[in-house]
Amino acid sequence: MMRRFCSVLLCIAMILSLAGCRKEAEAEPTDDSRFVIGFSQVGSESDWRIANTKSMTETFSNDPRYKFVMENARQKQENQFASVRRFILDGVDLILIAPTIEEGWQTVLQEVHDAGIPVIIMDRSVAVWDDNLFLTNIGSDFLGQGKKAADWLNKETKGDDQVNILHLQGTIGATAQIMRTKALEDAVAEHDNWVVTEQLYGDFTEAKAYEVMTEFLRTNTDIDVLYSENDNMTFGAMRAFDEAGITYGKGGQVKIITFDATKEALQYCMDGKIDLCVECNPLFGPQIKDLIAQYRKGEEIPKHVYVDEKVFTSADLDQALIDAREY
Ligand code: GYE
Repeated sequence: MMRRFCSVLLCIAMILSLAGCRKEAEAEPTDDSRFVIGFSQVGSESDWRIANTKSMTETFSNDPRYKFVMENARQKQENQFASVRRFILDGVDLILIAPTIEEGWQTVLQEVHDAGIPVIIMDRSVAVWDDNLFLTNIGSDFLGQGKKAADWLNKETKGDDQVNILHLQGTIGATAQIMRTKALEDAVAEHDNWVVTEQLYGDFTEAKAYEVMTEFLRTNTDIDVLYSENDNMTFGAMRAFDEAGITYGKGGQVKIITFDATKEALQYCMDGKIDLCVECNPLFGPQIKDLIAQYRKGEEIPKHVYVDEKVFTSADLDQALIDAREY
């Protein structure tokens, strides 16, 4: 009798607790109504990238209409393929990709296409023969950035004898590297007195750039210009120059050209340590959100969207501008 009474009590308790659970579940917003975005980010190699990740997460994670799932590929394309395939299995509503390098995307993008999931390519580009595999490609005009740098150098070195340029390259095969390199090489071909004395591989990171620069400077110090494809590599190079006793910036031996124009680089530029900062804007989360909204309304969206950018020398800078800089 007592056993029976206990099991009745247990049953009542279970029913009550189940009811409680259901009530809680009902109180939570259901995931079904949210638009799910899977985002494969390149990595966290630079200050630019950190700012870009922040812009993306702030834009989408604070908006209850979206569920934003980001995976960091740690600069490896195969990690990106794995993420994208996971997103397909999870049945996300849209996939965002910041591709590490341009080549190699055809197969996996075809898989996404076959699954009926729209794709937006951001920051860098993909080299695929079928443009229908993505809705749009939003990012910088990297060739334009390189041309602005070359134009500046052209003015700075007018009438000089030989100009020895040391070229620090980012991740080989990434659009930012391909186009910034192309702009330099095109300009060198137009100048009899410009010589690229060496191309060093810095993978867009400060640590790698410091390592290769330190090694290089042991035997080569005849450098007039450093053309560095991002700010973090520039910081590594500056450290190597300091240790080798080579001066740079205003009144120094080496003119420094750098890409991104992050807050730290702008500060160096204002202080006369960097000669030219070419802007590369990472804050395009809100613009991507607008594009997605347009797409969801069935509106036509442009195949390529470029973000606005400029260049800075110390003459263009003051402390208030730098302090207000978001990245
Ligand atoms: O310049 C660099 C980053 O693709 C624009 O990648 C991006 C580049 C940026 O790591 O700092």
